[in-house]
Amino acid sequence: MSKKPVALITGVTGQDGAYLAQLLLDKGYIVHGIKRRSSSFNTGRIEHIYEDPHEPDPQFFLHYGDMTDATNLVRIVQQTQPDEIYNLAAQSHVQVSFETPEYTANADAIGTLRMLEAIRILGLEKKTRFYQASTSELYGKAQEVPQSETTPFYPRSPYAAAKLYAYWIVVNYREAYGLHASNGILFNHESPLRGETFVTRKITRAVAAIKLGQQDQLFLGNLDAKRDWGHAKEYVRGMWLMLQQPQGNDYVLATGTTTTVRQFAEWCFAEVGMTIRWEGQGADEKGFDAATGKCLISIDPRYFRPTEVDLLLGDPKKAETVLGWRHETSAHELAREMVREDLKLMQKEFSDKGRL
Ligand code: NDP
Ligand code: GDR
Repeated sequence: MSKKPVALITGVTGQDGAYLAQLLLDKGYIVHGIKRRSSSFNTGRIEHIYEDPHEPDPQFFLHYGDMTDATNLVRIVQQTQPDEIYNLAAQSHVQVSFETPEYTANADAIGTLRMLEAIRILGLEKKTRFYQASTSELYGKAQEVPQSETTPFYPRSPYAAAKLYAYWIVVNYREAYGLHASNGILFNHESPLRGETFVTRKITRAVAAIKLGQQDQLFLGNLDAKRDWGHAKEYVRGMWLMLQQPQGNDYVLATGTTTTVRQFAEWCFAEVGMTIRWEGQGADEKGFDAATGKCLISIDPRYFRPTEVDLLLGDPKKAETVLGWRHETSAHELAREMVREDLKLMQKEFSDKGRL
């Protein structure tokens, strides 16, 4: 019987970590994940795959760790001896990075370097393959449309600048030390597991709460930003495919279509039978329920960013050709799925609290 492959996932408690852990377990991997110590539970997304280590033959293990703690990372890599490392851990919120630029650089940029150095220090260059969670935010102020692996970068936030360092240090370690290391330049991908402060999930939760009579309106920032939104479940498969290639390389994963925040919100309200009528401009713009005239969306300038990324639209041709990867879910289908799931969640939450 051949030995099972071993994977180590940083950021296993996040959206992508949860989907990736499930995918790898389904493929027969032993999966190790790094989670941060927190004063409240942060394992909600992986509860269903958590296994009691006292049960016979466990396949999924969690380790306490942090991307800012090099000795801890070296020890975990030494203990687990992974065939594949997926580096998903990051301070991943663009707006928050303007408030915590130094921490973001430490976790997202130097954290990546620490992981690569762990591989070198332990002499695992020939054994361990490395995936880096790179991002379409690298393109920032778009230098061309659509954006591909050859489009120049122009980061527009401390987050993107930190991820730019991470991108290049991965390329450098591949070239300097022969590491099988790959950057997945992933455009926005969402799901019912998406963090609640990213715009899609913020909208779908608000729509569900408004529909159930538990919230009056939704406050948003820039309605005209355009994003190439795909489904997270499909994107983690692309990560795995990258590490199954004979060589490390860099790939864009995207859908090839772009949608405004405004359109995404309209789709979500339409899913619960509401049509939005817009009035006003800029910070004074509002979205009204066309049937009742009630205000459902207002602008809060607090959500405007010091520098914005106006337009992201990816060209996934290389991933399609080389990896055989394809997105399946459209942004519209994604919006509908997320609203339906949030409606179910909130129906349960509010009826448990006796409010429905
Ligand atoms: P999430 O924010 O959902 O998850 C981030 C994960 O990183 C969480 O598990 C979080 O832990 C962990 N983490 C944060 N800081 C540290 C730290 N200092 N040490 C250890 N772990 C830490 O992000 P996603 O799942 O959406 O994204 C995964 C990765 O892909 C990120 O690197 C993100 O920047 C990148 N990316 C995401 C895209 C997207 O659209 N989703 C697109 C392109 C790139 P905790 O749960 O405790 O907070
Ligand atoms: P993004 O995602 O910055 O693209 O980063 P986010 O959902 O936060 O913003 C998308 C766009 O929506 C606009 N916006 C708002 N955003 C938030 N969060 N809240 C609001 O109220 C709001 N109103 C409008 C934003 O200005 C922006 O233009 C995500 C993260 O997952 C990164 O980690 C990842 O690298 C990139 O996607 C690709």
